[in-house]
Amino acid sequence: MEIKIVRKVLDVNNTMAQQNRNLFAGKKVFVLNVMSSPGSGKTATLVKTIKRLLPEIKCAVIVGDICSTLDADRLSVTGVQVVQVNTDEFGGDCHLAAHVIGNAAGSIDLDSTDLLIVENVGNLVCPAEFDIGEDARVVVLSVTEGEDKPVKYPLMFRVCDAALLNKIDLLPYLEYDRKAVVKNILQIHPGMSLFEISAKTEEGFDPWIAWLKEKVKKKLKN
Ligand SMILES: Nc1nc2c(ncn2[C@@H]2O[C@H](COP(=O)(O)OP(=O)(O)OP(=O)(O)O)[C@@H](O)[C@H]2O)c(=O)[nH]1
Ligand SMILES: [Mg+2]
Repeated sequence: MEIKIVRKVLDVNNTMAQQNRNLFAGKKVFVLNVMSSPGSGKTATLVKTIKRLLPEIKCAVIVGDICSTLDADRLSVTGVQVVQVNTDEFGGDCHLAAHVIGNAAGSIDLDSTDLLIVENVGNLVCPAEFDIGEDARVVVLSVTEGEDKPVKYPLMFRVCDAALLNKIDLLPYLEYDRKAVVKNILQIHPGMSLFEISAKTEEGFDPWIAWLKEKVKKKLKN
């Protein structure tokens, strides 16, 4: 019984995700879904990323949190359109579902957007299960979280196209086995794109920005 209910929720979500995908394709908007545990550095990475993409790539953001507009305030510093979704208004969901993205996208001027970034609710489990109609998925894993997380939370690493290994500026203070984390990720998702970055110092940002730009531009051309 329980399995049927879960399947039904995901079926409805997949239908809504396809509607989003059609909307975004019609508007030639590339959608990036950014996920991670709370505090891995999604907002910090996105603020720096958006600053580097502008003005060449016009960005907008939908950011999900259970409560508060703190992340929207931080992202607004870039000057791009930002919509904050608070899931406590509908039960405190630990992820953004496709219908939520569809509604939030209604508040964004998609005609003047090339890249719509979704900062998902901080959670390494549930957001991986919900298709939102995105073109690419990225997981941020900070070096303070431990090398074992890809093994313990494999779905997130399986469904994402790239992993950003963030906070590398902290490496001098940690016992961190870089080889082990890379091995663990590639064991779950062979060939996954990996970028070691610091959202604080912007070390490692060039290849990450190049990867993202290439993907966005490909969709704009088609
Ligand atoms: N030293 C260092 N600190 C970082 C880096 N990236 C983020 N932080 C810090 O880590 C904390 C959490 O960063 P956020 O960007 O809020 O993380 P988040 O993933 O958006 O968090 P939630 O939205 O709450 O899930 C903040 O204090 C950031 O300043 C980094 O590369 N290096
Ligand atoms: Mg955040």
